[in-house]
Amino acid sequence: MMNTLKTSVLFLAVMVFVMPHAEAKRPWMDDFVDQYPQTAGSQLDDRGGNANACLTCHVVGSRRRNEYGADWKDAGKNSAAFVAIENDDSDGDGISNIDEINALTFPGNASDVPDTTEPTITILGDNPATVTQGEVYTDAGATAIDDVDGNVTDQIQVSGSVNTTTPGTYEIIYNVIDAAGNPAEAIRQVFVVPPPDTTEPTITRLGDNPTTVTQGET
Ligand SMILES: [Ca+2]
Ligand SMILES: [Ca+2]
Ligand SMILES: [Ca+2]
Repeated sequence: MMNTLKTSVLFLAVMVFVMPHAEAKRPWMDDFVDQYPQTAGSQLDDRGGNANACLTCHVVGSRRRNEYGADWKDAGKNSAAFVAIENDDSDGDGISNIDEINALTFPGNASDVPDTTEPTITILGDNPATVTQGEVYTDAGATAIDDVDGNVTDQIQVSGSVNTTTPGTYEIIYNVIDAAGNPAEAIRQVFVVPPPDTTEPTITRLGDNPTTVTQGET
């Protein structure tokens, strides 16, 4: 009987304490996304079913706050606190909190850093390439690999042209941008050269042919 009473009192106490508190408390992630709308739907906005215990402020697999969550708490644990710690580098990865938020990387996880490396473009075939005047030039293309996005070859934009009617030096330009906005460019030179000279010189004999010379004369 006493145990039942104790349990009931405890349950009531918990309900009185927790329920109004939970209903009144606004999820901090809502404040975060209101402050930084660019993070909506990103990994920074992945709440994993818990509006507050997200990875932006908490250690993976734990309810413990990460460095960013701890800094935010120390700064006042409200919307203004997000702004107050924008120029800090909470996780010590060399990138400020606001730069990480704009790049959609975790400001409280040093192993998650913004992609600042442009893709690597590899020009296929000869560079410079040579084509004979009057022939058709077919470009061998290029491939592009990014450190984060992987193969971005299908996103290469090709510009430039080769006028094979006129000898000269032309350029084919390859441009690609990774998802983080880092641009890369590579250029192939194409030489248009005149056709090779395959006709031998013409020799014209002067005078009689055959020529007759009398013995003893010059
Ligand atoms: Ca950082
Ligand atoms: Ca980071
Ligand atoms: Ca990259």
